[in-house]
Amino acid sequence: MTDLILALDVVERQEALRIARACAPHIDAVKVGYPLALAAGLGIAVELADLGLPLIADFKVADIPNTNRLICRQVFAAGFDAVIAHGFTGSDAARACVETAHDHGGACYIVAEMSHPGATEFFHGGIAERLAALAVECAADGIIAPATRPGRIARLREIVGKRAIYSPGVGAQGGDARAVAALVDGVIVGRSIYEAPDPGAAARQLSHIRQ
Ligand code: OMP
Repeated sequence: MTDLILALDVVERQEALRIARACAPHIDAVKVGYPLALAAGLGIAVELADLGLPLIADFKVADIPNTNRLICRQVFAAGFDAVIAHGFTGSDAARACVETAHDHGGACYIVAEMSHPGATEFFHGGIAERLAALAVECAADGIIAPATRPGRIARLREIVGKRAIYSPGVGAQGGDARAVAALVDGVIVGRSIYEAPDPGAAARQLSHIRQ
């Protein structure tokens, strides 16, 4: 079973709540990133909590260990269930995120390779593999890997084993949900759902990946 994770990257609070409610029966988690958190505040987590779905804070945390710890404490105090962090800051910094998440009963996912075209400039050449290994070493709950490059997901799976792989890049970025779903634990979808005329129907159409 593959999760369908809604990337709720809209910047108007009421619109975000309306879309999330419409999609809720067809999705497994909601991911909130900087666009919505900066527009609506971290309190959006409390408002989304009614949906009864896990809430992932996509802040791609990337600072020194102490600052990472302070950021992650705020994330979990606000009511989020998981956080996404970068690993290129090193194992001490990534571990600070993982440990803070686990202290709060939450989860932490480390970005191994990003989905956009420019990601190949730095993540290829062995870096993504090292980041995936770092995620395992730091006891992270999983990694983020690109739906735009299914071959790379397969390679990173060899490194992370049964740890979760959540994969963005389907639809608007060109990735094919069906091709990727079999390789990952969760597919992250934003614009294909929230920009659709009927976001609930768009989420329902994609929910075939959950079977
Ligand atoms: P759409 O391209 O609109 O489907 O949105 C994809 C979502 O996944 C956005 O919230 C991105 O910030 C996020 N994302 C990527 O697109 N690529 C990555 O490599 C990593 C992420 C992420 O960490 O979620």
